[in-house]
Amino acid sequence: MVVRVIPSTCSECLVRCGSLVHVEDDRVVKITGNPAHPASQGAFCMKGINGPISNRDNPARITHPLRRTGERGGGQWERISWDQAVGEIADRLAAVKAVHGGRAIAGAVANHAQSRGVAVRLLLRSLGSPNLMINQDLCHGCRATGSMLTGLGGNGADAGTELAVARMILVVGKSPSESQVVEWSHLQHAVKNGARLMVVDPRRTHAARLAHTWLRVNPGTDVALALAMIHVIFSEDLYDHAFIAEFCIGAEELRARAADYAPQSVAELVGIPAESIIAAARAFATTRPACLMLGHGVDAQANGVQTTIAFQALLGLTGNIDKPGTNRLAKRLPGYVDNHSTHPDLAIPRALEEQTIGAVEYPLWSGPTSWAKAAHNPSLLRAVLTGDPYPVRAMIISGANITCTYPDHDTTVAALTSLDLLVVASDQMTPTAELADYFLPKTTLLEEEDLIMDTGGPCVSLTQRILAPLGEARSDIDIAVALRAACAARGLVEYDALPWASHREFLSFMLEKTGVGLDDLRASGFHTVSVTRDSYRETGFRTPSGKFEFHSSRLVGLLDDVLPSYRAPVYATAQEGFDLTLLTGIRSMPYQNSRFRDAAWARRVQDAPELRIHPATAARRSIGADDWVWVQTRADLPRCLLKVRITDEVPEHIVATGMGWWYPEMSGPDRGASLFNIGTAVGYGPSFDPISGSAEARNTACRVTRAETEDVALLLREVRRPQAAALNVR
Ligand SMILES: Nc1nc2c(c(=O)[nH]1)N[C@H]1C(S)=C(S)[C@@H](COP(=O)(O)OP(=O)(O)OC[C@H]3O[C@@H](n4cnc5c(=O)[nH]c(N)nc54)[C@H](O)[C@@H]3O)O[C@H]1N2
Ligand SMILES: Nc1nc2c(c(=O)[nH]1)N[C@H]1C(S)=C(S)[C@@H](COP(=O)(O)OP(=O)(O)OC[C@H]3O[C@@H](n4cnc5c(=O)[nH]c(N)nc54)[C@H](O)[C@@H]3O)O[C@H]1N2
Ligand code: SF4
Ligand SMILES: [Mo]
Repeated sequence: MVVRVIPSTCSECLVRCGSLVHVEDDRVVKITGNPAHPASQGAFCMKGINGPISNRDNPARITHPLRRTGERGGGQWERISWDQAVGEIADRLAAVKAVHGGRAIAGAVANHAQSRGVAVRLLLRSLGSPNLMINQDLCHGCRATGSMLTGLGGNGADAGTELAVARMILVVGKSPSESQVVEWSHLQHAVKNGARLMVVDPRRTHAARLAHTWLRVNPGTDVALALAMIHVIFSEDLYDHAFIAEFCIGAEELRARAADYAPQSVAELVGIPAESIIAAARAFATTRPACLMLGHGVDAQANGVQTTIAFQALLGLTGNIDKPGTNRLAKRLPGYVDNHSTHPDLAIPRALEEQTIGAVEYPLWSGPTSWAKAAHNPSLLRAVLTGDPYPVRAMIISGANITCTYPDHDTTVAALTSLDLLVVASDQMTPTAELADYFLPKTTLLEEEDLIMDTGGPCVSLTQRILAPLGEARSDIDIAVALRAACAARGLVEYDALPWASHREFLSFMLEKTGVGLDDLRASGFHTVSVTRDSYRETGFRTPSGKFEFHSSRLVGLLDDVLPSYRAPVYATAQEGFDLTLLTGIRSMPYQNSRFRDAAWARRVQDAPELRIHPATAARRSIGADDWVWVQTRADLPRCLLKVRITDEVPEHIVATGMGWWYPEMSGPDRGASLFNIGTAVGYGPSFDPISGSAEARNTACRVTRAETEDVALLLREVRRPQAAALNVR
């Protein structure tokens, strides 16, 4: 028995903890956290322990290419070879391109900056299409766009290991005990070491319980809270005059705007007494160093970008930027390629980028001047269905399960069903893959080699390939390379945006100019990047003015009102019969979005999609614990079924649920998603953030009614607890 411990990086979620993979002979026997990893420092979770093993060994895993034989969604497939699959796909892409042009081929991915997402983006570019749907409009998009506008940069929301030495930590719309084990571990240590913690959340999260101050904000009103805190900081002269004079622009405009947001005047709107707002502002401005953790709670909101700008303004006003214990500017390994979408060698002409669906309406999200360079998802899905602004007829989806994770399930299904060609790459048959013409089998984590720039450490972190892929599974880059070759043979390749012959070459390209090689990373699993302080003194902020911008110069000319202000979300307008506010997307430890729904270890922890509801609200509707309820958010959208969990962590007027539910063991192409997934009941706009185009999909008005037990039993008749997979992976 030969025992080896291989340092790697878990990538089952975006936290990306350093891991230690324990291998006996050729079997993985356990996976643990790596205490030496500079960002995660040993933090780890049940997904990292179990997920890679159960994914690799999943009895439902598909490891060969498949071609649909019957009706779309009819579940009839035949096995074909890779050569057949890529050849036929290329033929059908050629047919679409000949009639409608390259831009009629679209893609959808999740981790757009990771190799899984990059692969599809660069394949599309090669074929002459700028139309990639990414998740970030629902995920990190408002925060990232806001950070780009202030100058804090793509990771401005993150404090990384600085949390350990912060004295004041402001957490807004983030529940790290459920979503981010590394930050949760740093946060607990910081508080133990005397840091003050302030949490802004409508829900009493674990972080709120740990906090010295919990501000129970009304959903969607955060920007008014931030502006009221700014008001106090200006009126009590608590700001950092020297930092603002030298490194910021727009302070006077912000002061004038905040004058309209006196704590007394917003208290009722935000649901927090004026004295508490004043005390919070004073505490934040006078306790140093301070940092901000801005979470997904402010994303997919009608005003998410301005909310980000307003909270980040608190950092600018107090000079809490890029010093120990504050939010730092992203530190990178010089020469490292971590954003292929802006790499000059992999670009497409500006005129083509300008045709991205959404570029006219949301130029800071789509098109040449955006950071995301992504299509506006709801507009793209509409284009599939209507041909407006132009036809989109083929789609390649990888690493995303969009019928389960995009809002408005029925529209997504209708759009995918109407395509001339749908190719889905996945490790198992998801409800999205069920609608495909071709299923391409993907590698799982233990079979993949990958690189990640972890700004939390900061470090470059390596995921090692521990096992040979099962069957004929391939990595995303290898799949894209094969498709590109087949397309090139048919004269479809217009741009040289995917210039590698293999996954390994792709990784070497990322490191090529760093002086660090893949072999150097293997021994420890990471390469630490040095932290320079106050780097804006040398480099300026990455804004047009080179300063931290309270008043964004990039918004001038795009919006009539550039400064943050409160815009009422749609759900704040009373709609008859919809008397509660629903928070969606509450994370659940064993799941990653729609993943692991058939893993025995995960289903043991949570076996049904939940609705968290206050005891008094439940009692008024004669709803008991473990009852099932119908949840509806709009008269024109279907209802969905959720299982009640009674808890006073939510106030009486708010209910909260997760996202991404499906039952893999159920029959039918949607595998229960059209009944049990909240995306069925929530719309994908209209009402979009005017800057990022993010749909107001996160929080909504709703009504909740008890479902008949017999009806639910019938609907659940196929549900059963999955069998545990064997522990050892070969
Ligand atoms: N276990 C697990 N971890 C995950 C994931 C997972 O699926 N499972 N998913 C990963 C992904 S993709 C993401 S994006 C992150 C998200 O993780 P987080 O950034 O932590 O975000 P959420 O958990 O979605 O929501 C955080 C909090 O926002 C609050 N909230 C809702 N509306 C508002 C509001 O209007 N204002 C304020 N201030 N708060 C509000 C909610 O009550 C919730 O407590 O988690 C990642 N980590
Ligand atoms: N209403 C509402 N909707 C939401 C949210 C919300 O809060 N509320 N949250 C949004 C957020 S933050 C996000 S990020 C999106 C998530 O949306 P998605 O990215 O679509 O969700 P996932 O379930 O993480 O990814 C799904 C698929 O990716 C593939 N995949 C992912 N990782 C791996 C891997 O390691 N190996 C292999 N082989 N395949 C992999 C698998 O096919 C898997 O089924 O959903 C969003 N949707
Ligand atoms: S939090 Fe869990 S799933 Fe995410 S990277 Fe860390 S160990 Fe993996
Ligand atoms: Mo996300």
